[in-house]
Amino acid sequence: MTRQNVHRVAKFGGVRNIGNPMPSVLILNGPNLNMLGQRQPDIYGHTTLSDIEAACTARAERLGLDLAFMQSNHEGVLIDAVHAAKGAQEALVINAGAYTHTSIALMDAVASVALPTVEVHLSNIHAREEFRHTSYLSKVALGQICGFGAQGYLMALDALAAKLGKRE
Ligand code: CA2
Repeated sequence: MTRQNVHRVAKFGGVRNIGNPMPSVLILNGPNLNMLGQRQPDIYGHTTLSDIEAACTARAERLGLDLAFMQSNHEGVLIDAVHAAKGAQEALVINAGAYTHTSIALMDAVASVALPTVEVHLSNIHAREEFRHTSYLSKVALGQICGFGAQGYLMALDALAAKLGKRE
């Protein structure tokens, strides 16, 4: 066992993780999030999605998590990614963009894989237009983090690392 593995086994609870020492988390980003930092900085700030990916990669490494990060503007692609996470990932972080408020299909996909899921939004969706107050994903997520900008993604990784570390 390498030094690194010893560290991770200690963190994630013993023999179970020896073969697969790094729990893997998929961060999924929905429509228009590829535009971050390029338009509407008054609402979404100047941080780009690449900046967020870099920050998440660094945090995941510190937490001993393996990270996959993706963005799509297409509902079906996001649903396929959720399905593919079953067996490949232990947890999900999802900023579904506007699909948060509309997509029963994405909610059903998340429910079907039964992976611990944290919903993230850069903005405080509850302080914005009424149509953003509804989240289908919240019905199947462990919880929602919104209003903290890019920091919310890091908070989600912290929460999942704690959750995965406590699993039987
Ligand atoms: O606050 C969030 O993270 C949102 O998920 C962002 C979505 C919005 O539809 C949700 O209600 C809340 C929008 C995605 C980003 O949209 C941009 C559009 C133009 C420029 C930059 C970002």
